Amino acid sequence: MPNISADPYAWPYNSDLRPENTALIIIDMQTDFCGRGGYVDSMGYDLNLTRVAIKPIKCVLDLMRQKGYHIFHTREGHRADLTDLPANKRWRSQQIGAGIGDAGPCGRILVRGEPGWDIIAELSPESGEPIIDKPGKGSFFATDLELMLRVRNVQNLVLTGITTDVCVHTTMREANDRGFECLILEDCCGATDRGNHEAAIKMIKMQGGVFGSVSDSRTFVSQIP
Ligand code: C5J
Repeated sequence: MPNISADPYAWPYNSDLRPENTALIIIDMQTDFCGRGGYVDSMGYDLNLTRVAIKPIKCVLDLMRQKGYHIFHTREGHRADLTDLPANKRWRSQQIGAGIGDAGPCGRILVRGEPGWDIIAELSPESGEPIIDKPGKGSFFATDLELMLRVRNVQNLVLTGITTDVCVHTTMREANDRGFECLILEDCCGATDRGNHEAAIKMIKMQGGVFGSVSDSRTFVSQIP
């Protein structure tokens, strides 16, 4: 039975790993999170820390597409009229100089349809790959992701994207609580702070893999059936 070498346990737990029951989720690989002039850049963080995930994700994406696995993309963003933007989220972003909904070099920050909100060209979704538009950190909150996974009988999720400690972690926690079997690929993620990335990865491994298991793109690509 196939599984992937991972820490703290070989994944998935039941060795039932097939294109039919497994999805790659690519979280928020948008200009706003890893491009010049976007939200993360406007806050003054080092873009290299989030851009580092692009190449490894592309490698995993190409292979999983070729093998016929389910592929899902997510985008964080808000309606143009900001009616789905909680007041405290807007206030917090303004305090750090990157007000969500405000004009920036890549258009209005984290607003749907704006250039900065779009997924970067290197990881563009192909036709037939669902894109989940989410207003929050978690990919399950206020979206139809769970319905779409259940309709496809998906049980296993391979999680990649940015940022490790915020949207990827929130999604992994939401997924684990729903009974999905999660693997995170460490080098396919990035945070705005290296220490936070490392801490987020460490948290997953506690209690025998409290949210799932951890591997990396090289191991995954060499072992995926
Ligand atoms: C954040 C994300 N950090 N995609 N969003 O606000 O992690």
